[in-house]
Amino acid sequence: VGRWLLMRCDHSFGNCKPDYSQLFINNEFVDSVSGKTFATFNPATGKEIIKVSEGDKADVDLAVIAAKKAFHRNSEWRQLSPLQRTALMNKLCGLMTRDKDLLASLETQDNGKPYAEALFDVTYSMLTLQYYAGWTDKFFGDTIPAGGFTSMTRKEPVGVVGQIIPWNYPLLMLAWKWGPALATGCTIIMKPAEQTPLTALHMAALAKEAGFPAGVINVINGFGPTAGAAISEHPDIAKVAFTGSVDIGRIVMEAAAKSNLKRVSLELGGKSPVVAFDDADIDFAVDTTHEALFSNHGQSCCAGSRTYVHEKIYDQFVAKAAAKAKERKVGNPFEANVQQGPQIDQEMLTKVLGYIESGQKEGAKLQAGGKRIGNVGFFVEPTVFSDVKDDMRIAQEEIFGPVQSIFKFSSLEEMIDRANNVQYGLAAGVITNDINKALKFANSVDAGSVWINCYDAVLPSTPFGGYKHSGIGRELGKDGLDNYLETKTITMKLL
Ligand code: TXE
Repeated sequence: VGRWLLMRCDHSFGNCKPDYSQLFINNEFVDSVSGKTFATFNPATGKEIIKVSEGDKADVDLAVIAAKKAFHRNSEWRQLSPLQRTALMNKLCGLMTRDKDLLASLETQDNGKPYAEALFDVTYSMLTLQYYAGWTDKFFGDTIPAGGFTSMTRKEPVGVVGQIIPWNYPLLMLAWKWGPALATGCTIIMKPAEQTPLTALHMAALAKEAGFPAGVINVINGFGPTAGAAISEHPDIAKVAFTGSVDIGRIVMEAAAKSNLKRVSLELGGKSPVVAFDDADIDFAVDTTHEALFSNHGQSCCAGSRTYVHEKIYDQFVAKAAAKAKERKVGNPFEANVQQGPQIDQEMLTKVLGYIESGQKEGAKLQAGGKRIGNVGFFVEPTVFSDVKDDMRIAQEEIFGPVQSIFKFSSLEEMIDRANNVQYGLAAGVITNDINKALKFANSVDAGSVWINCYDAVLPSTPFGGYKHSGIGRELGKDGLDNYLETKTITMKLL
């Protein structure tokens, strides 16, 4: 796989060797203050791609100084009109289109997702930035009836924002966070995940080329307990947006509370139910629930990781779901038709295999997969369990891998209670031709997004985020702007 990948990358996908590996502060690529570096790896081969600079507190401090300067009320950035911000964001989108093959190649190399999916992520990221480019002059305040006073509200950018993102959708998570921050006029310190820094660095270079003033966008590669913590603890960062695990979400929120009460938005994990009723077309239900779980190798916060199937169609459904998983093509993510590449790293591989083992020990029936593939890279067989019970670990905890768990249910009411019986509440899906069942489920399930007869239909315009332990706040859509805005009330007394 490895040799083939490199050949293909060099010959068919142009320059895969990253152009940028330093930190990006104040519109310059610079080494870290400590001079330290760390390697980023290709998960398909386990081989090092390049060493990138390792930022920590000292570098975050420098980035914050630049971002504060860029946010000063008289700065070039603050003096731009909303439509000038729109133009800059659209220019960035144009450069992404120009470099889309390179961005997708970097993403596939660094993250392991199939090249076609990486290309899709580039397009979707660009559409997200374009969508937010249209918002720069549309976040209105109100005028408020207030007796003898005239009162109005202004929506103002919150200031310097920290953004900490994970490795599963490196470019997309960047776009979800840059979009509303730039549209509202904030300035950014971003820390990409240590596993996947490459597309963020390329985007930083494109932002400079597009003409964003120095200090508006800063990218600090580094690790969570050092660079990440420096962001969430920083007294001059006004807001932190985090996507990642529940455990780290708690740490970020605690650090925000203990430092300067910075605003916090969290997009955390999930254990999302997808329900197939007996009136649905069974093949459509099998296909939809399969994609809901297996897309992006199961490494998706909203992965449909609990498949609930009505008892009348259960046995037939399980047989078809297992057959479909066995057909899923796993391999070199640069190869056409490959649907699943490697898991992100050794740690995630071990974690996923551990969950497969626990499912078997706790009595779930292994219907497909269950093993690591080869010993180069971090590939796992698409795995299906049937007869999963609600109290098993694979039913409660986020596996974040290609492991589908199928449960049996008999009534709508019973299934809703079971669907809600986990700590998470990110997403849910229902497949049925009965509008009453679909809407009863949608209205009753604890989930920030519910998809009826589809899954993962996340659009730049539709708010996304979680109930319960899945997070706080919403990204995307109009709601996504709220994370980056303060409301100021101005009241006048007419004399
Ligand atoms: O996440 P982490 P990991 C879930 C998924 C996965 C598990 C662990 O279940 O198996 O989390 O993945 C930064 N202060 N999700 O370890 O550690 C870190 O550097 C500040 C769901 O990769 O939460 C990275 O940039 N930041 C999820 C980011 O947090 C810290 C996506 C996420 O890493 C930090 C990824 C600290 N102390 C994993 N420690 C989703 N919601 O989509 C780490 N970080």
